[in-house]
Amino acid sequence: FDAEVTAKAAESGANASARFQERMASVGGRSGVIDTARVDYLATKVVKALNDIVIEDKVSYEEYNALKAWLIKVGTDGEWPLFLDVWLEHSVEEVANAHREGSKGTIEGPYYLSGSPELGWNGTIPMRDDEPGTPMVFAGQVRAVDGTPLSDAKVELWHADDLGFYSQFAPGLPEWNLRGTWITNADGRFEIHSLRPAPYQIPTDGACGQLIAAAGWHAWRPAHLHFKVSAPGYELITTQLYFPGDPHNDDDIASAVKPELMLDPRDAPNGEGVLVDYDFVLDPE
Ligand code: MBD
Ligand code: FE
Repeated sequence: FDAEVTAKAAESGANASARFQERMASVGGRSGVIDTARVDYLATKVVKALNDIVIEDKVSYEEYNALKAWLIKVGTDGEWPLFLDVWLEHSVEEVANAHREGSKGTIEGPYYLSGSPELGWNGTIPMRDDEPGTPMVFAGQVRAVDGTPLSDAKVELWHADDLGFYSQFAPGLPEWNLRGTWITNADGRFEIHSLRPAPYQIPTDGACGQLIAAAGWHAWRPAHLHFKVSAPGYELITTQLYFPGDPHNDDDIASAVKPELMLDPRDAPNGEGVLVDYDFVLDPE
């Protein structure tokens, strides 16, 4: 990552904040939907946990002011979506999906957009003519937990380009680059033509990067594919899939890897890229 490339990354934060606010506005906002007793209970617990840390660990004014400055910077850099999705969403997802019997979910992260181009059951994802990366054919079936194949299910995929940039968040990419929606055929099958994703670093030039550097952590996520899979009458699943052997499968900065989410890629018989199979199993609503 050279300076120009990392400098571009900061824009992703501002875009992620703006897209999130638009999504919340489109569902009528969220103020008032959580009742007073629950807000009182949770907010009291959060404030107490922070106070307990200050007392137990004898946090100094220097440290308190560093925290204050950093929290302000998270906002001005637009990195609240990034911060929360990297360090907190995995627990929210664990709670939300504990009841499922079908496919494992994992976090959505900050870079999903609804309404990506529909590509039939077996189309090619939008990409630039010279898009760098190894061709990947990703084939599978969407089924219900009882085994019924689900036709007309929606398989939405989004992933970063070879440099780790997501279209409509990082600047300079075609609108729907590496984002698409497939609709399963009569047998519930889909066949996605895309590229094998590269290992990914969260933006390092904003507040989150500052925390990572100050704490001596790393910014890496393993290479991943993001999915949302849905069908009428079934619970939508949001998940990600990973590739064996990635150096960050065991220390994902976002704690979003699970053993069930490992793919098993093989070389394509024509020598061009990789083939992977993965089926999605949906829980009834
Ligand atoms: C990503 O691409 C991502 O998937 C997550 C979870 C956080 C930041 C960037
Ligand atoms: Fe991602």
